[in-house]
Amino acid sequence: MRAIISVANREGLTNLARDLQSRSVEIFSTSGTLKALRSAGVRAESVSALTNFPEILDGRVKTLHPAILAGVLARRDVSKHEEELKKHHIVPLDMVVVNLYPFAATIARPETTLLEALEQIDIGGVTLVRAAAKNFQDVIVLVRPEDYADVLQEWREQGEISLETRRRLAAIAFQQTASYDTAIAEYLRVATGDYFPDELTLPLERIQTLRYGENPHQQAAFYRWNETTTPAKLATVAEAEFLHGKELSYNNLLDLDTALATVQSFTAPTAVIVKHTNPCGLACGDTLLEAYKKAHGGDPISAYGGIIGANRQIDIATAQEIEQLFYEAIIAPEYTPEALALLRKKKNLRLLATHRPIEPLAINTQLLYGGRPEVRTVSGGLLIQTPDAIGGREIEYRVVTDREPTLEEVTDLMFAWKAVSQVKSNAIVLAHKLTLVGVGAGQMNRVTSVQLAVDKAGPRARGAVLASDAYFPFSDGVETAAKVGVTAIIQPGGSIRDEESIRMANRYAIAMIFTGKRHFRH
Ligand code: 93A
Repeated sequence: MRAIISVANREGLTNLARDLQSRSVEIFSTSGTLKALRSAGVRAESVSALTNFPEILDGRVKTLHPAILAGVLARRDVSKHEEELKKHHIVPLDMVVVNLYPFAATIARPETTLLEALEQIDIGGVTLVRAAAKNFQDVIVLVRPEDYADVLQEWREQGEISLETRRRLAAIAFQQTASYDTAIAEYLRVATGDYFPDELTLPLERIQTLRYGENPHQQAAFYRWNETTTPAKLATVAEAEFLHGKELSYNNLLDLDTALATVQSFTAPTAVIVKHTNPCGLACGDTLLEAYKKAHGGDPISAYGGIIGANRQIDIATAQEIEQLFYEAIIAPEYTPEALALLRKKKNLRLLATHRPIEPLAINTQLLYGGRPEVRTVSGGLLIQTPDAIGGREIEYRVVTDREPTLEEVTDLMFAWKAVSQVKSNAIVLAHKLTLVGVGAGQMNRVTSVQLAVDKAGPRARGAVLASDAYFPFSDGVETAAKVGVTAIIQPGGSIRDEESIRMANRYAIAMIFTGKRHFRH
């Protein structure tokens, strides 16, 4: 048996090659891989031994040769193929192990030039992989180090690699080359300002099948953008480590996503409690403990059964507070060992760690998949957009009322603006001292959302600030807030009746600022 090994990612290479060698597999490799193998003491030959041709054009042509491709593509059950190989002194190749040039990782580095990017477009490796995958009935194709061990184990236990496994490996291979090309196409396209392809192949890989969907009679699965297209190491729900608890549900995942996105907008220690994809508690503090206590205090009734997000390591003090109440899940960058030990005692509480800082991101619209595209379905199709995010930096605004907001009000307005962007439209939030005190979410008119937020806040509305995710179409929203003692408002502005809202605000000495940007969330 003969194998070609040509890998950019050398992870697991030596183990694999040693195992193959012990099964008397002859190994042929491209120059870099060959060097790595030989220095690890594995016997291997150069691919030039097959082609009688050197690697040329700085490696652009290494394995692109009929002697190699015919050796991979020849059908073993067709005697004509066998004869043709013999006639041209070509030997059959039974295994192809290739790991492609790291294109996605290369373009993820901002300093990468076009020339450097083009150089990392793998041609020979892709060709080899596709050839082997096409001929999977006779050829084993391996493109991911994580698959090596399973294949070797099967070989050890069964004495061969089953047709079923080869077919599965071929599917993985074609999926990978498709994603690889998608990433290249996207890179070339977005530089011209065109983010969205004419035809969309979503480069996703399944993480798990879920027990059920939003309701028990719905089927569901959880996918992540696959690694070939997602170089950016962001804190995401899909990449988070599941540390403890019952299996994650569809609704848990949706709420975890809101929790993560919400705390990600803030630089200070921040905690959020999410229910049904809306934050019901949110606060910043000097410590995470303080933030959590304030967040919970904002709406202790709704917090029950919620999902917690934190942008700091969960410490023992915070864990002791959380532990007293019923929550579904927590997502945080890390947990101290004591906190983890304590929280693990709650068998129904799911714990996730991102192992990456949860901090404001530059809004990455540079790359669709490398960023975090949002995908929604409509019947017969889907919608895709770059994410809405408010970074940690200052928000631009202009004061439209007679009174300017005080420094303290501005601080709360900025907090409220980030908070409201995470609430379902029509969204209104009231905030005071960096704590959410009232939320009106998902209403069909804005004034009802104001009324809900005000009702939730109760006496805490006095002295609070208000944020509205879109402009007030009428002045009634401002009036409702004014009457309960709201002192400052942040909103996009842009209504033809803005003047009426401004007049209303002035009448109550409210300071109002316009951002010019709305943050609908549906
Ligand atoms: O530049 S290429 O597209 N031309 C080729 O003929 C070729 N054959 C294999 N790149 C090619 N490869 C790739 O080289 C493999 O996909 C692998 O990523 C890499 C391994 O090269 P080396 O062993 O020299 O480090």
